[in-house]
Amino acid sequence: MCTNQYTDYKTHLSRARSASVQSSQASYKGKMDGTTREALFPIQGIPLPERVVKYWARVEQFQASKEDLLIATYPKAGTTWTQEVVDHIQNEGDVGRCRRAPTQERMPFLEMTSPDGLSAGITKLEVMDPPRVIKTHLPIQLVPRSFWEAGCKVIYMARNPKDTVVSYYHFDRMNLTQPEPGTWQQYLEKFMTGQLGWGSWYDHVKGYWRERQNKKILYIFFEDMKEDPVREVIRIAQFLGKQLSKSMLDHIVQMTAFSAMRENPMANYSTIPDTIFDRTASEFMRKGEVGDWKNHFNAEEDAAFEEHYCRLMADCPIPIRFTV
Ligand code: PPS
Repeated sequence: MCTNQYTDYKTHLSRARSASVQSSQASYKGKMDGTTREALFPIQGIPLPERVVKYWARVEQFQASKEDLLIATYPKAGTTWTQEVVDHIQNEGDVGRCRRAPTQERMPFLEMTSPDGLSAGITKLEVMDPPRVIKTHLPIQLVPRSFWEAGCKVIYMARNPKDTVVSYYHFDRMNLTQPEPGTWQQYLEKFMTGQLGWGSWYDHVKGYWRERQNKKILYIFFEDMKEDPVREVIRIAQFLGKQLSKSMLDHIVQMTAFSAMRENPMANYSTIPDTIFDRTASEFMRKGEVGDWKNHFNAEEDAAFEEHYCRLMADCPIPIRFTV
């Protein structure tokens, strides 16, 4: 962590702690392990969870190897889906091997730590031999430099922002370490103004899009995966230098379909305790659809969102689809 960013963080932290004596009681869920919703703190202007910021120096200094693969996404873009597809391709569809451990152990989340701070993504990565598959939600400018110096391949998955914000809203309702989501209207406003964890969706998708030809970035879309998973799994396999037989391809598509992953305890985050994921609020594997946003946006919100979207994306026309 740069010194001034760390000072930034420490000042924020002490202010937040003293100011939140009363409010902490309100946001504290009263769980036995003391799990509480955390505030966000900026690193280079990007709001990140307190736990991420605490370990930032280690994230920045992380040493990637040439053979490592980075799976980068804005939250709720289909990260887990992409991870599962990659793991199946690399393990030639061997179901036993792909169920060797939960997603977060097989393909650690670079910048994330457990609420007690003991189990950081980087701690897991340090004891894994390359080639490692690494998850990140970091915008491109915060990705540790070693990934680019080593020339690592990156798979970036983007999802249309309306479904992303809906998915993120339900996730923040259930993930008791995330800031309180507030009402849907408040949440949508925070999304549009880049105040949620990992910052602006608009800047995130544009950052990787603009660099995709300068770096080894395969840029894929959630909507394309839904529309034609066979075509997209072939693209991912080719990017990884793997050839799949027709039967292997069909098997991988089947094992990584929403219905299969939802039932797979090694891919559905059911190993995360209820004290962290409050499953009475929502599920991690919630719907897995394109267009669920239509059940959340009213006409007024949709019009305002469209106007804002067109304005912010005018300088970078990424072919994002809101329906398939
Ligand atoms: S996270 O927490 O940011 O890593 O979440 P992420 O994995 O990026 O996104 C979770 C959403 O992806 C959906 N999902 C899938 N959709 C279709 N097919 C498959 N196989 C699949 N796997 C995960 C998951 O249901 C979340 O979306 P919503 O809309 O909330 O259902």
